Amino acid sequence: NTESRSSRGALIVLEGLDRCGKTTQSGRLYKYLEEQGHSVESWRFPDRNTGVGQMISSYLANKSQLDDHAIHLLFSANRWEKRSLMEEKLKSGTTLIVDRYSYSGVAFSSAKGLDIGWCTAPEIGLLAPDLVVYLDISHEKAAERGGYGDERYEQLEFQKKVAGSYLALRDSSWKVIDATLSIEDIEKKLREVVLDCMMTCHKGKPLSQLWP
Ligand code: Z5A
Repeated sequence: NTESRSSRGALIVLEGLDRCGKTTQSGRLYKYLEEQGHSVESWRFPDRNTGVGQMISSYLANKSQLDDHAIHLLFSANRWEKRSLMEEKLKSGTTLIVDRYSYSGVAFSSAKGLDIGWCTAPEIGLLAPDLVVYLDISHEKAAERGGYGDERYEQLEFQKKVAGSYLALRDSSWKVIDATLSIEDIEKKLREVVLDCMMTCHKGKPLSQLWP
């Protein structure tokens, strides 16, 4: 099969609580890989630039109200509207570093009390990450980092529930990195697992779909 023989990019996903350091690490990883000559892009969800993304942004900023199920489906739709571009990029050899993905969708909505099975259903058929890195920090420690802003989910009690949801979602394939280490130490650990994953994809690991 030609697809598995050709060299493709890796789908790398960073997950974790608010303030765990995803943005910091995505930026550093992107810069490093680019300097090494890899074809790489930095993505994030929600992608607030699309029409759906603007509805999500307004909801997160408390400027609009939506039923919990409706906002869940919008977050999912925001990934679906990027799915074909994502596949195209990966197949053409570009590695994508993605800040939050389907796991955020399921973790945040199930933390509100929605059924996990219901939450995963709209994610079925999206591309499965080749690597999920969880930046592990307690909700209390995360809150100490510069404090929360005014966005809807930036509250200690809710973040505690989200941490519980992530714990239920994690499987043995996830790489967990202690997010309380120094920025440089996390960066070093992240590079190792990412380069390893990129090599596996380069050697012909086929793309697969959620939800395994
Ligand atoms: N959401 C959802 O409900 N459903 C979905 O499907 C998706 C998302 C995709 C989007 O937030 C919200 O939408 C999010 C989940 C929900 N809500 N929450 N909570 P966002 O993407 O706009 O925001 P965020 O992901 O929470 O990002 P953030 O607040 O910017 O956090 P971060 O990217 O993980 O952290 P950071 O900006 O890199 O670092 C935070 C601070 O810590 C900063 O001052 C850094 O300098 C500092 N930092 C970073 N690393 C370290 C270390 N190692 N030591 C000390 N200090 C550090």
